[in-house]
Amino acid sequence: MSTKETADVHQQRTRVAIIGAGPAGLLLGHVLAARGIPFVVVEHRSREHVLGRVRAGVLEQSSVDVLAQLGLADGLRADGLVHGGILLQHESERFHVDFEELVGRTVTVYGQQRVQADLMAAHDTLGSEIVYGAAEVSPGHLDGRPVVRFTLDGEQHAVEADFLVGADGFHGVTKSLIPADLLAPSEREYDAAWLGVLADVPPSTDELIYALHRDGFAMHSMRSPSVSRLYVQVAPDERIEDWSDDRIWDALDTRLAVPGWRLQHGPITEKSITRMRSSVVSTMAHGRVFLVGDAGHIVPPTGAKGLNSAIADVAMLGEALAAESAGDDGPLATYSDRALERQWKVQQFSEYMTDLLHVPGSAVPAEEREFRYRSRLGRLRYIGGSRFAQQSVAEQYTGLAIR
Ligand code: RFL
Ligand code: PHB
Repeated sequence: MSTKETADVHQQRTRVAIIGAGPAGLLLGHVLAARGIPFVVVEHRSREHVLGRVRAGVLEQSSVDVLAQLGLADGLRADGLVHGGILLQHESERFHVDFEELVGRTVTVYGQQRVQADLMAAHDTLGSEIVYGAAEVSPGHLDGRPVVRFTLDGEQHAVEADFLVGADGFHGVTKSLIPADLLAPSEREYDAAWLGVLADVPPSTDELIYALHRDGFAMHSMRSPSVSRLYVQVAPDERIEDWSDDRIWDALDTRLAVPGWRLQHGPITEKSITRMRSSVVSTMAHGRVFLVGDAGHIVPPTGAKGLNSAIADVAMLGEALAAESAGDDGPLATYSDRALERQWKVQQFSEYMTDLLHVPGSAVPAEEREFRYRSRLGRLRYIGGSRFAQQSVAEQYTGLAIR
């Protein structure tokens, strides 16, 4: 509830202010709500915009467990597609990495849009305070405590809090409160991008296919029994206008081809190009300010880790904030180190999968391109023939423990 303490500014106090109502911000709200800890979420986009974003598709088993513990898994239990493995492919040969058999774990294919919708619906039921469409969102400090200022419908607001959590994605504003020499991100830019489409056609595969082809990476994922999600590697400066639907299907047919298998085509309902970058800050905490999810780190999508890392951070920070409220500030003091230790393991896996499955761009000399392509073929053939290598992929793909 807001009170008008000064002439122009609606002021409000809460325990935890959260900037960003993506999956990280809304999930943290649920962790706090479950512990009776008051919070306010401030989001600069509209509710419809946030709901409309098509992004990740795979939930690790540990992410499913986090959602289930909070009673947020009804939708994914009903409509999520449980996958016991993935298919890796090179030069028309496809092999199965059987997660269930190798590590006794599975993943669940359930679109981020559905996760987002489920989190929003559950907040509606709780009556949580989530402000959509806030303008000029500006985090700062007032008398040593965090404050989030914003305008809504032309009126100025200020939310004062004991803790501020930046769940505002890679381009968020919360990071600005951490001095640059402490934030100090490490980064890698990739010489490749993904053109992704949604198509109204039943998936041509029971499990996700990741393929290395001389023309570049291709992938077959899905959203439901009637909707396929497909990707092809393109150059980072490629324009979506230059990719007609026919050109996209041609590229997918070529790169995913194996004898005796056919890719079903259907109407493309959405297409976009996403550049690939890795970035990790050096600290996820500064005083009473904490970062979760993409605000602290991003990965290329090849390992399906972006959303899952956000969920892991939130599980760790939520527990730590709850412990602090109960008088134990130990877990909060170690949150950044624990989150970053896990995140660097995730980073190297995402980089490994990306390097494994993509071909170098045209700036690389022809002999080196050929070397790198053949070396990746060698790596894929090694994985195909080694239980040890497959076990490692399975362990990492299905998700590391959250501690
Ligand atoms: P999000 O989802 O970016 O949410 C951040 C929220 O903060 C809001 N925000 C602000 N609000 C107030 N004031 C400001 N100044 C604000 N600045 C930003 C934003 O509007 C947004 O609502 O981060 P979060 O919650 O940490 O969740 C992370 C995941 O969304 C992300 O890791 C994945 O979606 C990454 N990702 C993918 N991951 C995969 O595993 N597989 C994929 O196929 C995949 N595709 C993608 C992706 C990320 C993309 N982005 C961010 C460009 C495709 C795209 C296009
Ligand atoms: C997706 O379904 O969008 C998806 C799945 C696996 C990935 C990346 C994206 O590695």
